[in-house]
Amino acid sequence: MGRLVVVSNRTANLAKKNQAGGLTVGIIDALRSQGGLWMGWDGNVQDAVGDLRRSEHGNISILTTPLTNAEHEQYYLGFSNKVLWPAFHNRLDLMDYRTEFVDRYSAVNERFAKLLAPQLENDDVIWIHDYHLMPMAAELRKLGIDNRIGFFLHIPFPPVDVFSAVPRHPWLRYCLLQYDLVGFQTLNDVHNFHRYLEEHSDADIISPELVRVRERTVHIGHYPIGIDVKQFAQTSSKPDDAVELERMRRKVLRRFQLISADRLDYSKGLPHRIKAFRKFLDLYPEYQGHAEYLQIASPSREDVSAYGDIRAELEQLAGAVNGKFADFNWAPIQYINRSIPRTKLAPLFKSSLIGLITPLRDGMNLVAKEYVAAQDDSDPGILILSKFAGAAEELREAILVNPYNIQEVAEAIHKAATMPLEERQLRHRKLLRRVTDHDAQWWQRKYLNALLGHAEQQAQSSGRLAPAEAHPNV
Ligand code: ADQ
Repeated sequence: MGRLVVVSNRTANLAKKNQAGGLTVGIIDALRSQGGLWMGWDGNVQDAVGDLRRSEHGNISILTTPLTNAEHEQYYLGFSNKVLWPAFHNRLDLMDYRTEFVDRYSAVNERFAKLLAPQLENDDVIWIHDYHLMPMAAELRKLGIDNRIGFFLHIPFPPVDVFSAVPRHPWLRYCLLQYDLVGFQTLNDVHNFHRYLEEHSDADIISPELVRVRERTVHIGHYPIGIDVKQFAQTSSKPDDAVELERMRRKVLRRFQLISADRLDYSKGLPHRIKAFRKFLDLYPEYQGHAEYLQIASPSREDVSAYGDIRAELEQLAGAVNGKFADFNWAPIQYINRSIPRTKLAPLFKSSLIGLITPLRDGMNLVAKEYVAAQDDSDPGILILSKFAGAAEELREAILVNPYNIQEVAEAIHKAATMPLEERQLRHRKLLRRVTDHDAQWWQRKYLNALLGHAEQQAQSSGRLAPAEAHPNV
């Protein structure tokens, strides 16, 4: 295999040691093992179109470019985060579509492709990430790039009715079918994509993993993203004085902690979760004074109005629960509205009896896997996980809940709080095995092996440049 070329909305800061997130860990690992490029937006916004900047880190080159104000407004906040993000998380009610958004989305992908093309070598393998960049392969193909190109979607692929409500969905389908491999997080996403192709295209669905459109063969698969288990477990075992003091205080007072950490996003189900905790205190009053819920929610996409709304709702709900139940020496909810370092997050997960991870919809949810990795084998905590998180396909020994059903989540909290040690240990052993087997390195290897293998077949069986289907003029 030649070099690996990765394109994602943002790149990582390679100077930083303790890298967060499965995407970063998996990609850095893959890039280090075979060398290559990583291209993305540098996070800056300016008036004029910026150049491509290059920095070298051993055998990895990082290529970045700023966005213009209009690109940030219409491509990033607009089509990516006011159309695709809500729609793919089943929130068509929050979708705010404007033609200038999709036009700019297309233009930015074209600009990125034009910046990338001169950097490419013939045997480079190109891996494009996530919903911001779905048209990249189509744009690269237009420039005559014949390399293997794979796409991985980090967020869910929605049910057919929902995807077909996204304006310009035939064009998005055309874009996806220009890849050699389209990878999803879960089997459910693969099924949704299939059903969509069956109903809305003349693609020949040869098998669940193989679609033929005209002369092109497109492979489809699910590759659940993982975490760096070893690193997270090690971080959770490093003593943190403040966390340890709190743990001892709770022990003396016969209290336990529930924890959640999320980006403050409407897809994460934070208001439902607070309502469920309130219900738990109502249904099981013996836990008043004993259960403490720590919600860490880092600010996210604050320029999009739906995110301001969720923040206000959350503050109001948390305030109301504390107002109703708090005593002079106990507050049921502690709400932290910022990002906290992993060196703190990991020991906090370890010292919490319950990980309450209940998104309404989530591609995977790495926090669930991090919570499992952080636990002490001899006295592990218990994970309560939404059945609508991608992680639920793998983490079946968690207590799986419907996050919309407040009563069910409240009862799950009670079940977790009263679960015998042996059952916690048994569930944890099975969960840890799966999280360890499917870690970040496994994820990138499995994906890249599939991309390489399938691309060979494609090259042998057809002309690589054959368009997957006619460009829909819609
Ligand atoms: P995200 O929606 O960002 O990612 P997630 O998978 O939960 O969600 O990853 C978030 C990362 O940020 C985790 O490593 C977590 O520890 C960290 N984090 C979250 N809140 C934090 C806080 N308050 N302070 C510090 N760190 C915090 C998208 C998709 C997911 C998919 C990932 C990876 O939406 O479904 O799992 O990509 O594919």
